[in-house]
Amino acid sequence: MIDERVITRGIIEEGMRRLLEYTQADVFIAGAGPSGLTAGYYLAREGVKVAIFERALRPGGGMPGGGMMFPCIVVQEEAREILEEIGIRYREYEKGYYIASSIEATAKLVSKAMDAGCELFNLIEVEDVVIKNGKVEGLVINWTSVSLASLHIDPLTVISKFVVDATGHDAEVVKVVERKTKGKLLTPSGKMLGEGPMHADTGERTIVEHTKEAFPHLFVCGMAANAVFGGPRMGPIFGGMLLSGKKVAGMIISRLKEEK
Ligand code: 48H
Repeated sequence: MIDERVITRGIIEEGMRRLLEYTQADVFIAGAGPSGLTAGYYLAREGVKVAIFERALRPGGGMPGGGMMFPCIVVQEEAREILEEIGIRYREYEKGYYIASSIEATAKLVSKAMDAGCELFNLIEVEDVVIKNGKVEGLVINWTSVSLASLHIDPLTVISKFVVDATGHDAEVVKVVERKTKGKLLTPSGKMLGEGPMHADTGERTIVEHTKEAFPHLFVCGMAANAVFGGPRMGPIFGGMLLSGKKVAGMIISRLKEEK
């Protein structure tokens, strides 16, 4: 006979154990879109203790939606090796333009990241950061349902050596740091420069260039990088998101080694 009490105890104990395990980590990533998942994979693959906090019920961010709901993504030559590495099937549409299923790409990114050891918490949102000694040292998190229901409930705090803002167009983590430090970001003006209108070629290039530290120990990747350092959007071409996630992982791995 299946005992409901065992199911309940198992869910509560395991859920609590997982969250307790990640009150401290090397790296926390806000947002499980394509760039955050890619970063999580490349970090975990090198043995870094990393978790992603995702506000939504399901991971993937803007990836499963493809382009205007057609469930396909385009990836350019530069990022083809990441498709290979993750095991995402693709076909060449025109020279240098590869097409993949947005659903398969999302599922495989999640699977690869988690298989590598990246923990993923859904339904938890990042609402603030910890800043100590002039650097970001953790995240302030709460259940997504709290803000959805407009409940006045205090959050909890988790501590990490580095944080990645992979929250997409809104760059929510950097936005809160900009507000609370009164514009002390590592941008030319100290403030967010904002996303520009569509220009796929420039957007894909700058997204990788702008993948860097936006405040001490707070990195940006994916769309958040162009929102913070200023650059255009690019539509449903995802090579830049994958390359950006891989780049941020490499940068943080180097810093973890340097600052040991
Ligand atoms: C926890 C949060 C919070 C928060 C948001 O938007 P995403 O898919 O982000 P990227 O940068 O990995 O990929 C961008 C891509 O999907 C895209 O939008 C493109 C290419 N657009 C081009 C164009 O022209 O429009 O994912 C971000 C994730 C989402 O799942 C959010 O739910 C989540 O972050 N998120 N999670 N705490 N405060 N804010």
